[in-house]
Amino acid sequence: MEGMGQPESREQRAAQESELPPGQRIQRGWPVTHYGPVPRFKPDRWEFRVFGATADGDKHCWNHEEFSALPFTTVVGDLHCVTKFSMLGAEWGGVAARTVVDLAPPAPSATHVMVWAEYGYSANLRLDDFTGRRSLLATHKDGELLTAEHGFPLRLVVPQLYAWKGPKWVRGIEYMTADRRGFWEERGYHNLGDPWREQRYSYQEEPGDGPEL
Ligand SMILES: Nc1nc2c(c(=O)[nH]1)N[C@H]1C(S)=C(S)[C@@H](COP(=O)(O)O)O[C@H]1N2
Ligand SMILES: [Mo]
Repeated sequence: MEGMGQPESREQRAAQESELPPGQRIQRGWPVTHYGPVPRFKPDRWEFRVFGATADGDKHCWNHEEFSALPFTTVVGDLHCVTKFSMLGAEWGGVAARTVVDLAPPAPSATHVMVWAEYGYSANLRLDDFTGRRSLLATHKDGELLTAEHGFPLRLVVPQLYAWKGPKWVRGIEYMTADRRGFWEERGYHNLGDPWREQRYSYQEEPGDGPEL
């Protein structure tokens, strides 16, 4: 509309509309943060596996072509890094985690998932967090294919948790009948990782928040 002053950037709008979790600050642009090297995508070797405590006891696999044919959806969600920067208001595109869970369901006894990525990176999530409305196995951000350093061909986005709970280069999920710690959860980060409760480090855990260290 005319006469409304300067248009605002997406970051400015997002900063006004959503609240920042405690201790976070807004990051302009999109930094790259991860441990280890960026894996090279090999389309004919790539598969997405669902295993562990599945309902039928079998493994389920999709190759890249099959996975790319799953229903595409978008979710607007923030990314909160535990090192205190947040990127607000990104539009992620990809396959709802719920879709994969519906196609390859867990056994009734499953309570958690381990999300596995290239080079053995992993993150544990409660099944409810993984199947939540905003959990996305993302291929795109703001309409563009992810770049290699941001997780191409597939990364998990779970906006309600700290971003280490969203592996880049994700290759599968393991259904678990008891909680187990993932890569950072074993190395000093909080087992649950709720940014709104500032659950950053494992020393903040209360009884019941996670398995023994
Ligand atoms: N495979 C893998 N995924 C990962 C990480 C990692 O080290 N390895 N780091 C996590 C952390 S701590 C953050 S903050 C985000 C950063 O995503 P970005 O580099 O796209 O900003 O990726 C998450 N996913
Ligand atoms: Mo992070």
